[in-house]
Amino acid sequence: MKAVIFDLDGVITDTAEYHFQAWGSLAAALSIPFDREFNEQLKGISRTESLEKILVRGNLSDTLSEEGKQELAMQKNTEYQRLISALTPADVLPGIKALLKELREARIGIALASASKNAAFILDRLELAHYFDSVVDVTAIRNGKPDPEIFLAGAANLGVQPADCIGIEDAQAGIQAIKGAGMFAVGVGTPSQMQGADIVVATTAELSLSMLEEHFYEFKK
Ligand code: B16
Ligand code: MG
Repeated sequence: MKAVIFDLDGVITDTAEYHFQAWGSLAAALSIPFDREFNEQLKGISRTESLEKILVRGNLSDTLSEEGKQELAMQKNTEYQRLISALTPADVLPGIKALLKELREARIGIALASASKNAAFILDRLELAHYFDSVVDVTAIRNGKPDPEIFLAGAANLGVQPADCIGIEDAQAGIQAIKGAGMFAVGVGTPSQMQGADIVVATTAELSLSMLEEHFYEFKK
């Protein structure tokens, strides 16, 4: 186990909730039904793909121009950025800072594989940026999750083989991306939301270096 590659939203901090709220406001303004179950499909996928899914649900996709869609995506992001501007180090999810410290002390590589263009801002707000050896530049990624590209880029940036990496995700699309990359997949959530994960934890508080190593080496036997 040479590196751990983290998702951001829903793993390091609960910005997944802010995405939910910001998309919920937009959907309400467009009179499109929106709930937590539907929101699961949006986790881990890009802003434009998320908007498209919402518009398809409201039968509005074909009636809007590209410019109109861009405007809506911008509205959502403005609301999302308003919500995340209040983030502080207290918003780091339980167990994450301790895990990052343990990984650094053990000289295990740490990368971020987030689909979010707001990722660097969020890491700064949480005062965690210095723990990361690499933050994958999502603007250089051609295929979003569930494609493995972003996790493979994380491993390449760290100079390690995918088979020596653990990926941690809270989204079904992310688990698929990790497994597609040939890595050990840790899901945060319920087993039904994390199909294909090698292990599933209910909350990040369960994560530690020793538990990750134990499951990783058990899997490799
Ligand atoms: P932004 P992750 C993803 O982040 C979110 O899960 C997803 O809901 C969001 O649409 C995507 O980032 C893009 O975010 O609008 O900030 O660029 O889970 O991959 O860290
Ligand atoms: Mg996520």
